[in-house]
Amino acid sequence: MSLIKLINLPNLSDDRGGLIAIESDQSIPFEIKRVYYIFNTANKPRGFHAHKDLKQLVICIHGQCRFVLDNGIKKDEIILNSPIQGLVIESMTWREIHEFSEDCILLVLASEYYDESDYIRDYDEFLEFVK
Ligand code: T46
Repeated sequence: MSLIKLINLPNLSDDRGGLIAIESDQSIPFEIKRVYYIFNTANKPRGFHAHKDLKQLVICIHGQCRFVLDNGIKKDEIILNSPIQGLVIESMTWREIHEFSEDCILLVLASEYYDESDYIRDYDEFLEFVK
């Protein structure tokens, strides 16, 4: 089974333009505790870590980038380039983000507050965790 889980977001767009409304625990499978966004990307890869508990929904609201997800057994990847789809990243998933377009804006909805102790930033350590 692919590690790429995409959610079609509630699309309220009309002839005036686009509108997506996301409700905690309703349109996405967790309560939202934190929101952050990544912009002005320098085409330098990001990520290279996993989270022990954190779940996230990532929406590329402008531009595009390539996500690689890895559960220690297999890797899948996807180009994110649509503001009407969200990529669900489950806990214990190694992620890398590559090939940001200059205009890329990534909006991330997170299930937990920021906690550095939730990160696994070493790939070998990650493999030990998922073994
Ligand atoms: C993910 C991708 C898409 C905070 O203080 N608070 C926060 O909420 C975040 C996300 C980061 N930080 C600090 C921690 C680091 O010192 O900002 C610095 C850069 O964060 P990080 O290395 O986590 O950045 P990315 O872009 O490599 O990864 C982040 C998320 O951590 C990650 O879960 O999926 O964005």
